[in-house]
Amino acid sequence: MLQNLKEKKMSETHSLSRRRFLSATSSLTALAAADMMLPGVVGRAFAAEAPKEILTGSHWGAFYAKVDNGRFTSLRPWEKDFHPNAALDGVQDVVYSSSRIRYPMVRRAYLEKGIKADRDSRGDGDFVRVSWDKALDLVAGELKRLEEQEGPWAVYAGSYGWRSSGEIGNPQIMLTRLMNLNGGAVYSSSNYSKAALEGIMPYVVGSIDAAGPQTTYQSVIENTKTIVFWGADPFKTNQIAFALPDHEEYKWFEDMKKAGIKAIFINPINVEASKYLNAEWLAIRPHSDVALAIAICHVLLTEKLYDKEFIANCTFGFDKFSDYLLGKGWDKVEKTPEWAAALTEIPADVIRRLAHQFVENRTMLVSGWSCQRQHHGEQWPWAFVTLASMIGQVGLPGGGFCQNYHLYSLGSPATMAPALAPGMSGGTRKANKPWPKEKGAQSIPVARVVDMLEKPGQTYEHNGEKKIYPDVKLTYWVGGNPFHHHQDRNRMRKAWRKFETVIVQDFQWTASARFADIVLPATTTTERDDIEMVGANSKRAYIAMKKVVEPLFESKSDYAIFTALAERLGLGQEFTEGKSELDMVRDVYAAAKKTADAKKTVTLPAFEEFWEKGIIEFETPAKNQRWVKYADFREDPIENMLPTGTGKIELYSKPIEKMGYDDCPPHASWLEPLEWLGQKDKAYPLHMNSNHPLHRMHSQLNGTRVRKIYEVADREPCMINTKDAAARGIKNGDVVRVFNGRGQCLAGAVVSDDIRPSVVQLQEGAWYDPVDIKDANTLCKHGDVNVLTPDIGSSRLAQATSAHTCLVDVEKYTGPLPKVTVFDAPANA
Ligand SMILES: Nc1nc2c(c(=O)[nH]1)N[C@H]1C(S)=C(S)[C@@H](COP(=O)(O)OP(=O)(O)OC[C@H]3O[C@@H](n4cnc5c(=O)[nH]c(N)nc54)[C@H](O)[C@@H]3O)O[C@H]1N2
Ligand SMILES: Nc1nc2c(c(=O)[nH]1)N[C@H]1C(S)=C(S)[C@@H](COP(=O)(O)OP(=O)(O)OC[C@H]3O[C@@H](n4cnc5c(=O)[nH]c(N)nc54)[C@H](O)[C@@H]3O)O[C@H]1N2
Ligand SMILES: [Mo]
Repeated sequence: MLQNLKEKKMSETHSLSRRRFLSATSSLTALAAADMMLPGVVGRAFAAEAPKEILTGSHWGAFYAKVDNGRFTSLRPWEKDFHPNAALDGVQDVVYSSSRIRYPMVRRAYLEKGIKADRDSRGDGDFVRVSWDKALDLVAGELKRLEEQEGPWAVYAGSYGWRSSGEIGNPQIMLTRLMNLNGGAVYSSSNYSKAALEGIMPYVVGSIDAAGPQTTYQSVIENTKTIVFWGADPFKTNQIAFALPDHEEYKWFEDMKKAGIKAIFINPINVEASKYLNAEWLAIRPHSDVALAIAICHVLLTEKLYDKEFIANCTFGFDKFSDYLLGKGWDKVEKTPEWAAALTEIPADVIRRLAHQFVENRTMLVSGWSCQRQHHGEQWPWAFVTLASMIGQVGLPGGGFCQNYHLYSLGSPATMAPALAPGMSGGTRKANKPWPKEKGAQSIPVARVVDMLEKPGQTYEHNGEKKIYPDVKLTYWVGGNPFHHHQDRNRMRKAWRKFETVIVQDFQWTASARFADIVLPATTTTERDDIEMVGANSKRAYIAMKKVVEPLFESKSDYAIFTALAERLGLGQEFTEGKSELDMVRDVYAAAKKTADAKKTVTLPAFEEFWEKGIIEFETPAKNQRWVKYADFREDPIENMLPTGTGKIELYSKPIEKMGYDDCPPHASWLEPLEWLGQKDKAYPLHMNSNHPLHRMHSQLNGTRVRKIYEVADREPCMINTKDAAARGIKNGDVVRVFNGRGQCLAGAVVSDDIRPSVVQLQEGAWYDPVDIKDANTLCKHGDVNVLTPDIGSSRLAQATSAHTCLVDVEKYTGPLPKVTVFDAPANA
């Protein structure tokens, strides 16, 4: 099957034939070789040495790096990774890529005029190479000046992003630590991934729920009869992880198939996992999932199929929710299957059948996170848990719900090894001066960054509180790419001008780096020492992520950069506590060893032995194989109450009622999103599904040979249904223009019946490549979907991103084709 999977991966979604793939790979090899010949691209240690292999790891998996004469020449996956990621080769490419940031660079206008520089020309690529001393003096000087003359509220250090794997190389913790030592800064809360879920779940089940161990795969294989993947693409999203992925879910799928478990995929796209399991594909209209879940609840209620005992013992507020289902709630609409059929385009008889199927046998409901990365995204996780509660199998083997089988393989049983903890703490703010309330919040919801820039001093609401946006002047971004991840690029470009100074620390010339004033060249993971686990939950092994090659050009590790800055701010000793990176690796290991020795769970050798060997693997005890989430709670809901107000699953929330938000009512509710296909006077006819990229992790590896596997006409692929394409005269491989009132981009058409009509897909993360930065509605030549998406909070409760809430149109592009240039470094770089 694994071979199958690999084959599929190569030929899937973008209908890439095997032959085309093979010719693509051979040109890739040529491409990689050409990259290696870039002038000046040489490793430093050039002493003649026999080639060797070093085991290390990345978001894409553990691998052996081959090193020959100081050069990282090739890689092969770790032999225990039974489903290696096809994108892994890109990890080698980024080290030597043409978009590598080689030297510290400063925007010419900023170098000449400092904070008085014209900000409209940011992004024009006119950079000047400077010495490290000059760059660090500029950064430290501004941080010091702002702290002394303004205050910590003038610096935005909410830097968000997926950086690289490794417990030491966490540049966001380093930034926080440095800023806290310097007197503080404005930070950010939650994330782009699941902020709506993280906002609502504490009220419903008393925790985030989508983190930590989940009912094990074994429990599902042995007990589940029907499994529903709702807005989830587990084959795709499990390919990567924050720690090193163990890729164990793929074996799980094999076993599910063997066990004959019935699978249903509710998704506008027919994804690979669905085909693999011969699943029923329900091609739902995007953003109508809450209506579908609620209508299934209506059937369970009116046909008296729901689990009365579970509802009585384990939930709170069912009466209010029932009233809502029956048309006696706040909107006075009865939530019949016919009502939902009109919204979802899933026939009423199918909705009734789903209700029956779910209660007749053991059912596991599995949700991804796309349905909450939407306007009113809080409603989805709540409706989902409400439905699972009415089915009543929560806490039973193979039953209930899971909001994270699609990432980190959280259903893999855990070994007894302690989890590794980060090598450094961000600490707390050294309060050089008080932080008056009127100076604004010390932390903003992460996706409200542009709102903050547009409305300094203004009030916003978040999770029952009223807060003030601070007046920030500088931002320092490290380990993230906001010019890919944030929504509504044109609005963002304008708002970004509010910053007097933008500092970006990365190893590649992303759009974020191009739109910065000061650019600091960091190393990739393979140019420094670190340590990481395989499997965030399974903890299958610890891997010594030993440095593979010396830092290229003038790059420095994040730790070296922050240490140098700390020294300039007179905070060197406090920042490092005298430790090198390898000392911190040792400390991380020592802490794990101390726990393991005290609890006598696993035997860990001395650090030197581990480091020399490069890996320790752990066994999974049989008792961990069949763990069931919420089993204790179900068994005794009084003794093992949930940490909610009532100790039960809250189907109605009094704390949320008190907030009085019309955009987040006190029980799961269907609320029409800002933009969707069911809208009466919709401005554009197609729903843009900007889900996560199959062959990348966000924008990472975009500038590598991996691009050649999936790009169409040198651009990001845009999947479109056969009928929609035909109606527009679009053929497979055509360049198309995707547009709406917010922006426009080019993309390469992939015509397919694996996407339902009226929905198009442009995966997030293509590097932003504007034609003309002076144009407020400039065309992105390459296919950054966030030129199209709206920048609105999910609701006042979570203020999460609503990235998926987006209507567009597509047309065949017939104008002169602009060359994609974003992967070449700026002229002087
Ligand atoms: N439309 C739309 N937009 C979305 C989403 C969506 O579904 N639709 N999803 C959202 C989600 S869930 C997320 S998590 C975000 C992801 O957004 P990001 O996390 O910002 O995306 P990445 O491409 O992972 O960016 C990481 C950056 O860190 C750099 N980097 C890697 N390692 C290091 C290191 O060791 N040191 C330094 N200094 N830099 C390093 C990389 O080169 C890269 O530029 O995107 C969000 N945006
Ligand atoms: N390969 C790869 N894996 C990744 C990432 C990556 O960039 N690349 N990113 C990681 C990160 S940071 C995160 S947060 C997770 C994200 O995990 P998710 O949010 O679960 O992933 P998405 O791909 O955005 O969406 C999952 C599925 O939902 C479907 N979908 C979209 N809109 C709707 C809708 O309205 N209704 C329904 N029913 N389905 C819908 C999409 O077609 C897609 O197949 O993935 C992680 N894993
Ligand atoms: Mo994410």
